[in-house]
Amino acid sequence: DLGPSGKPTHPLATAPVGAPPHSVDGFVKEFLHELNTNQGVPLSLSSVNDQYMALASTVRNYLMARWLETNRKVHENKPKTIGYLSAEYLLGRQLGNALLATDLSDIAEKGLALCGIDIATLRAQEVEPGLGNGGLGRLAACFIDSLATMDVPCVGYGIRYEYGIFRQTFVDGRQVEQPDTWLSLGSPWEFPHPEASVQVDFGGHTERYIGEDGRERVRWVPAWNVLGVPYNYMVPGYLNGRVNTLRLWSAQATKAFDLQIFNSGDYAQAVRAQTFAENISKVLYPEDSTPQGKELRLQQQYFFVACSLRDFIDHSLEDGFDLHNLPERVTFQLNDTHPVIAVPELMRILIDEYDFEWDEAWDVTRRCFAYTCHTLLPEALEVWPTDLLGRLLPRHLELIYQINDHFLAEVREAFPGDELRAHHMSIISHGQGVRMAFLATVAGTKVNGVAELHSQLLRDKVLPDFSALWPEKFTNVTNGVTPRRFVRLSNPKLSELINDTIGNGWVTDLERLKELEPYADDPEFRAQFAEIKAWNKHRIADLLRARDGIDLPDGHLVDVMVKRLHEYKRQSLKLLHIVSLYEQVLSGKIAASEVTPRTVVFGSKAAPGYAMAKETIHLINKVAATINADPILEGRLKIAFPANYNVTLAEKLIPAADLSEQISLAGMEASGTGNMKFALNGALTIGTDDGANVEIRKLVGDKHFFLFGMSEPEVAELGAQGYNPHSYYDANPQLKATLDLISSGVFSNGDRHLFDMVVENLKNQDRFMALADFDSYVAAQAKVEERYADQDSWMRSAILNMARTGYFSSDRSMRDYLQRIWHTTPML
Ligand code: NBX
Repeated sequence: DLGPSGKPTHPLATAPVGAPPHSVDGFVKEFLHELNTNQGVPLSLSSVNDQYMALASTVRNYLMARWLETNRKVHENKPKTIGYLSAEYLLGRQLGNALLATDLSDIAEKGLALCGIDIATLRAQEVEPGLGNGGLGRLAACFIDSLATMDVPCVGYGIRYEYGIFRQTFVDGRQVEQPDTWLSLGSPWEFPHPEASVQVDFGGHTERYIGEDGRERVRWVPAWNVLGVPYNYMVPGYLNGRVNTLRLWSAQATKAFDLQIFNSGDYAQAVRAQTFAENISKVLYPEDSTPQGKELRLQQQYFFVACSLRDFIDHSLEDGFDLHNLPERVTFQLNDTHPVIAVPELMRILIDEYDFEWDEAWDVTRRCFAYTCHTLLPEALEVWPTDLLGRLLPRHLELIYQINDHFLAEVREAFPGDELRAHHMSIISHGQGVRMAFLATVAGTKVNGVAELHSQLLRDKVLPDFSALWPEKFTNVTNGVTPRRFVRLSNPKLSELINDTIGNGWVTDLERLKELEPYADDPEFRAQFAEIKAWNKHRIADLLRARDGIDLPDGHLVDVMVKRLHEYKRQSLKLLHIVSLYEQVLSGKIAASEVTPRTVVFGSKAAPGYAMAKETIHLINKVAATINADPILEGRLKIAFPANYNVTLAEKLIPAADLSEQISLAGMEASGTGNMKFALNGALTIGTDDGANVEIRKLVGDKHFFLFGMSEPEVAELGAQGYNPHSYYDANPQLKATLDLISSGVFSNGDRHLFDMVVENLKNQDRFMALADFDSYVAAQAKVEERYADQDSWMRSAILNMARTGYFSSDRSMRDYLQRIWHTTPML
């Protein structure tokens, strides 16, 4: 039996696959079946990993019917699809989310208990896929969760790194990186499809020739190629029957490639070639802000983008789509500049492979892409040297030059005689290379920043000439986080309280948390809320004791700063506050009994090549060791720095926080998303007027937010005047005493110079003006202590933070993208 597409079919083949029954007995049967047939062991001989794998595939089977059904409907209705292109997806563990999406948590727990298994042990067995650095990668994971939950067709495209973000360990307080071997026990969540592999070409040269129609054409003659093998992952919507796909590409050597060398008899060289190809998806680059301009990184970028476009276009053609209408079929959302090489790639495909004229191809390409920028730091903007690009992708470099010529003609037409402007706007900067953010801006239908302030600064400071030329191109979509993972799963007790109070609609309609506002004044509700906070603190205390041997004291204010280590985020400012408290007790300015009992928790990885960030980690650990051991503080100040902060730890840590540290220099943090997770879990924020903090403060109200520091315009003005950190050191005795204490050797066994790099930098450079904001920060911390002393008032504020931040659901972000950028509505 052959169907319309010439593929085999059968009446039963399109009937919906029945999901297994939702009952404890049914579940146990399925689980034991998976254990026996997949793992090949009986229950009595099974290891924890066997049991975890069997549980995962049992749950997976419940999702499978929905996945097939989603794909069938997409195939039938051919809806517009979002192709999310991202080099990173920081997914976190999958099991809990799959159990939630299938509503199987209780059944699984009970069923496993009948088998004598504690589900918590199996959950703990899962190694999270850490295929991202930080905020940008986690945002991609939240977005695909929301799209699935909102029933929007989306394929997430990315790279299946064999090694994700490194595992951080501390040796004598210094960060040491270990490879992240997340695949070593196998992943039950991935579905490899080697039969659907795609070939990706690299290198070589281009040739001009005359086509059959008499037109001059270009042929790319590549020098080598690799295979992209797709691995599919389920992206389940929350209780809505939809399962979208995340397709991650893994690099493999092509047969033709090594056969040639095998035939030449050089076996060792052939195996080396294999390794060379497979290197492309071997490891995630751990730099989150300063691109290294490494050839392998460009290979990664082109590799996954070429695979993804080929994949999408082939499927569209199979569905009978005319490529002239591609923009009606798809928007490719560019998650920062990492996938921007997709722009010349689509031009190449349309022109060289499908005979499009330039203007036709450019019209289609322009309408297919939109670009999200995630930074303001100039050094974070990717620029690829033209010689490197030309060597690896000669045809693409030609096309970029051509795009630039057409674009500069447009600029000259809009601003006649303004050569300087054309020079400033050129995609190719002479001496530097190809400015990928400019290419993305020229090609994108829309360009967006990730919070209101960021989008404004993007228009006014990073891309002012572009916003003058195309004001309508620029828009904002404020980031959001998924309430499924970051409230419902991570904070089960709070979720239960919310459910009992306003029902469970909030999980997919987070603004409904507003209905909790009146309960902030209800002493009974406040007491329950406080009890849950205390329970969450015990939960993280238990985890950190087992995981790191860290003891968290009872009854402390839990003050948390978790995020990548970067000077602009100013972990050093947090540290100065801690050392300042210590210094005041040491010098007798205050009594230990006056210090609010507080535990400061840090969680942070430094890019391995970022010396200042690594030294800051070293310093934090040394300060922690000294302060934690000094009886003078009577145990009232503790510093906990668990190694290897990741999504799994975040899920336990964030619900336990009282105070959220969001203290970047104003104008530097594009948005932040941790800030949203903390507020939603009832922490109060101490923060600058930066990124999404601005919007959080507006929504929760000034009384429930500890604002400090210079505003962005004040920062700009101080910078223009010439900032001199030493003048703050000289003028502020407490600041001086604090920095001097670090240089005194008390944290470094008497070594007065161990931390010179950090201290001297603060005193003499301090690019991110920590010293200028020190006073204001310390004053805000004093207000924190004052407020915390009144627990009733604090809990009231905490509840209002939760009730008023429903806006920061990634579901709302996705609605904004749909309206402002993708111009499509949820449909199947
Ligand atoms: O993206 C982050 C921003 O710093 C946050 O303010 C923002 O909330 C978040 C989501 O929009 N950027 C980020 O995480 N960047 C990276 O991880 C990154 C990774 C690789 C790279 C450059 C940046 N080459």
